[in-house]
Amino acid sequence: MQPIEERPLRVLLAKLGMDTHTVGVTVIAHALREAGMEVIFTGLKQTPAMVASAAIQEDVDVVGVSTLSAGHTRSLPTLARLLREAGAGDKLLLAGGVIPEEDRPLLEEAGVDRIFTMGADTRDIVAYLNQWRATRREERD
Ligand code: B12
Repeated sequence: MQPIEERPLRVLLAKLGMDTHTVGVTVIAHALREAGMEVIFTGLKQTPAMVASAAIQEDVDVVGVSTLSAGHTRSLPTLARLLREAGAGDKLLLAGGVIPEEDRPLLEEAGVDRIFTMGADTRDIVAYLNQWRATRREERD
């Protein structure tokens, strides 16, 4: 694949388990596409193993999970671990949705890089991703 600065960021968006809330993930997909990123959506009812496998097969830079129906304290650490075990721990792992403040330390400790909850401005999410990409580029130089 081309270096990260010469191609659009590739982002996998995912929904895990029985969570069928789709509005947030749709909003994020539109916003990232509008910003020139390549977005792949896994669809609903995925397992962490399915998402990790899709992230590797699709060779994405970023994995974003939208979670509004609880279960994130188990599923997100599992996903982070599976990515690391597959040698894909350098992918940025984002989470969004309904995530109580008290769950943040556990998720961050487990390897979730950034959490965006209700009311997050999509422009801030796009800016964060562009900043992350710029940092990666500087690290390469
Ligand atoms: C609409 C809605 C529904 C709709 C969903 C329709 C659909 N197709 O999406 C329906 C009526 C079907 C529904 C069903 C249920 N719901 Co409901 N629902 C909501 C509600 C009112 C709004 C969610 C929404 O669309 N928000 C608008 C979007 C734009 O916001 P968002 O998803 O938060 O996304 C933003 C950020 O979080 C972030 N973000 C989100 N995802 C991602 C991903 C990435 C990668 C990034 C970077 C950012 C990001 O960016 C977005 C923009 O700011 C919330 C209440 C709330 N305040 O959240 C309850 C809520 C999520 N629902 C809840 C519940 C309990 C249920 C049901 C279990 C109810 C029931 N007894 O049947 C079912 C579960 C269905 C299931 N299997 O998942 C609870 C969840 C509680 C919890 N997690 O602990 C909530 C919080 C209501 C409450 N206060 O109790 N629901």
